[in-house]
Amino acid sequence: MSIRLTPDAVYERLTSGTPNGAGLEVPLYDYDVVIAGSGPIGCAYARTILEDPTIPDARVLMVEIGSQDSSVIGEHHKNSIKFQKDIDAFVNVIKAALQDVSVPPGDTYIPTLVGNGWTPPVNNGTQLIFQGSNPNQIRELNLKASAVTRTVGGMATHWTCACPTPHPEEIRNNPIPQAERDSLFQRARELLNVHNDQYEFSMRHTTVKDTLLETLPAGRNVQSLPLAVERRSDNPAYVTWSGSNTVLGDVASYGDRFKLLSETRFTKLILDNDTPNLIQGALLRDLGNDRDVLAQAKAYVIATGAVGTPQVLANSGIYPDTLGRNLCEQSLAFCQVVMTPEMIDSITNSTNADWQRRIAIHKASHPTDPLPIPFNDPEPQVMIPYTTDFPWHCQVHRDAFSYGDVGPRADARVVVDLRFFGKQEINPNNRVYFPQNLARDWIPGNTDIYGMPQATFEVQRSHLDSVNDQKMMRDLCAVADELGAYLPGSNPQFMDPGLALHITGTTRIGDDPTTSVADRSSRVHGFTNLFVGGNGCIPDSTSSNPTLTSVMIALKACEAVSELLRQPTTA
Ligand code: KBG
Repeated sequence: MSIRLTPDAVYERLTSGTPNGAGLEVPLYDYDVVIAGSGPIGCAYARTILEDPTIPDARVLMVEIGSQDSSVIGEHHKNSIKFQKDIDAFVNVIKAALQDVSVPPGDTYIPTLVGNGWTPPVNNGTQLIFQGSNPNQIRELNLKASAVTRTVGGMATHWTCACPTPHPEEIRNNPIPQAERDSLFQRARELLNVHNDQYEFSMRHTTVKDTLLETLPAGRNVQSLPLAVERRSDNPAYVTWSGSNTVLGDVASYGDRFKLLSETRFTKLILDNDTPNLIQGALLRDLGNDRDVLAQAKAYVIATGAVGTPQVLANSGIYPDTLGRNLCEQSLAFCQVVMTPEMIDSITNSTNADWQRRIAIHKASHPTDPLPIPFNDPEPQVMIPYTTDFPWHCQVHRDAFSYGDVGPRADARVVVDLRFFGKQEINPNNRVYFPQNLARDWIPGNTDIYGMPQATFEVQRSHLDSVNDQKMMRDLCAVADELGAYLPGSNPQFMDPGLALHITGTTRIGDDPTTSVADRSSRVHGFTNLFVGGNGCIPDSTSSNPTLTSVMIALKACEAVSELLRQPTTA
């Protein structure tokens, strides 16, 4: 493997004719591996490479477009006691974190704007583009609620932490052999600190789970939701949700072997015609100082999300026909119920001595409270997993996402959320695409607000998807019926497409370059030193939450990165 271009040559080549062409005085970072993205996948790559004893001197540069919003790199914001006491407030954290991917231009004509105020012109061929709206987005083909989180730690700073293992039908296209997958999954669970027993002492959790175990057929396999979470030993009223910091471990303290550049855009990979299969460098943009930065490494990992990763590749001119295609997103059915009086009575009359002790303490402090449930009783975290007969993933829990706050409508202790996730048939025509050759043809409005090529969705659900969604909704209603009455305002409904935030397929792995973007080691077909990571690598239609699988795939990729680093570099 040989990197042949000098930084000056690279920069000169890159900057001629682009809006950023301002001289050769650019800082250069020289590392073994450059990783774009600081979410759980980027962190899984970083940790595994830095802890590999066969490459003890390996150095990793991590690049993140967002800022570092907590003192610990990529920590889950829900670890704050404020949000553990008031989960409704977390809705606003998530709303603030998510930035829409593709918004069709809105109609800004305001009929009540009287007086002398500017109004968009009528039908003169112009189109108002503001706040990153996308003139190419066809409304009916959009994933309207699809969003990205630009911060150190990525979505792991606010995710629900659900980590179910996919059903065999959800992983049949994955080219990694099953025995290997099983051990990679186990390592992924360790990195994410996954447990399914941290809520067992909760009255609400146990009551919801037992009710479903009693009322649903045994084949539904009702169980506790596997979560990347650990109850705090110093105060069991609180938990520690896993964030990207959990995955990263302590490699952030490895001195000059690890460096994180925040508020830095990974603009593009640098190619050279004479070595077409070898990435020569990376052009970065220091957003705070508005200047370009170069990075060179032996290996490059792009893990900036299922939209951001193909975006970087497209902006680098790496645009195989498979890029962005085979996109699957899950349908999401949602409702909230208020538990039955019988369920509350079963808590009051429980023979569980620990419950009775806690109820007595609660009653002593709050004698007029009509509920027996202590305020710090943890929420339910129950799963009805995917099965062949019921091919959807069900979470029966309590969680405020960017929606789902209970507010003053009900006492949150008696509210249960149901979120059912449906698969989407794999179809190469379902895609996210990007305008090309942007370095030369700078088309205003065809970039996102960070100056990267604008993502446009073309996604439709098939007839089979609709039939499946209808069955899933019927099931959601049947399960909800066992638990209580619909909370007014949270009746059964499908959420906007994209809200699951589980896009897969856009950089899918596979052995066949005509149907995949990268090989089973996540190495982009046709390249020696370019790897991808994230949910986009998943080649299957899934309904389970994808993070665990994406970490599993990244761990396989790390073996190939290590092997590459062990090879001698020729000058
Ligand atoms: O309930 C969560 C779910 O666990 C998840 O992974 C997804 O991203 O968001 C849901 C809330 O809408």
